[in-house]
Amino acid sequence: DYITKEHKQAYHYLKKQLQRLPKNKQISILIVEDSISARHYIKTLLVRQKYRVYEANDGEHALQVLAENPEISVIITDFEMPKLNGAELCVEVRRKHNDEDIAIIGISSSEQAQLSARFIKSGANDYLRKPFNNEEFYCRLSQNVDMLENIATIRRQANTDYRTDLPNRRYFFEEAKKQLRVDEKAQNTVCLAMLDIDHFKSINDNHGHDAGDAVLKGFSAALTKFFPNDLIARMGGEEFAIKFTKNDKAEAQKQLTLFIQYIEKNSRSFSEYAIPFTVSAGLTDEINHNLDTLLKHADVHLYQAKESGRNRLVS
Ligand code: GH3
Ligand code: MG
Ligand code: MG
Ligand code: MG
Ligand code: MG
Repeated sequence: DYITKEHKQAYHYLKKQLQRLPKNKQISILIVEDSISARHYIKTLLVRQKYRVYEANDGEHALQVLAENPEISVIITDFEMPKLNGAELCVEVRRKHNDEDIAIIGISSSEQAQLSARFIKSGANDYLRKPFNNEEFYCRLSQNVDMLENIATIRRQANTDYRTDLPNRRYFFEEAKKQLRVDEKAQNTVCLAMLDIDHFKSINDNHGHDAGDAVLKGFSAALTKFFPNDLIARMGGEEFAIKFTKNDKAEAQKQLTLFIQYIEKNSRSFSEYAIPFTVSAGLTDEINHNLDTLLKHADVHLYQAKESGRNRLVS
């Protein structure tokens, strides 16, 4: 086999990318192609690079496979196909799915030069003319995979609090509102809590800002451990929010009480600074699906917890 320098570079580039991904995050690619031989050829190229491959023989079939396999992040599609053609498939995918989550590469043997433009206008990210050069195929594919990863990284960063690694306020608002729309339809009682570290300012004043930061990190790790199935976030400063997945007040009260006790007993061990501290919490549970109101009500309870001596829950 004659392998060019560019092919080697492309291969190396791809290999590096695959190594950078977490082990369980194999890229899943859907090949949409009515010609069995062409489909098989592309599949062979992809399997060689350790991609997970799905196959569909027309656009309609592709939409079905896509709906059943949300892990698919790249679509490589032919143009001429029975039922839905490649451009129509692009339009449907863009209509149904978040733009940034799926890369589409159009492929066609047609002599029509305007096909590439049609693919791109319909929402494809890239285009290849058949028969294609394997090196070009790998290069374009790896560039698109790279783009998806960059978007995922940016999105992760936009949603994460830099200091604590917890979901941030922006993410909390976005995600809680999504959940509340579902809660509203089902007329669920919603359990939402606000937490605030007690006398945090004095930790900063007495031990320094770095110690304060270490406390925030230790507290956040404990919060993540205690509430693995709930929506948690750092809302700002030393304030945190929890939107409980279960709509069970007694259970939320129990968990919050245990958490407050855990912090009181163990906070000293959270950092090298060995600073003991406590936390106060306010819980609201109501058939209310307005996030601002829920946060306000939880905050009223939090204020009462502070006023009545801190290190406690008011619900
Ligand atoms: P209370 O018990 O009433 O909640 O009192 P408190 O001192 O915890 O509350 P206060 O709102 O007076 O002080 C919060 C402090 O948190 C003030 C601010 O400088 C500090 N802070 C906010 N964000 C950070 C951060 O990221 N790192 C550190 N070290 N301090 C922070
Ligand atoms: Mg075809
Ligand atoms: Mg305060
Ligand atoms: Mg505080
Ligand atoms: Mg505060």
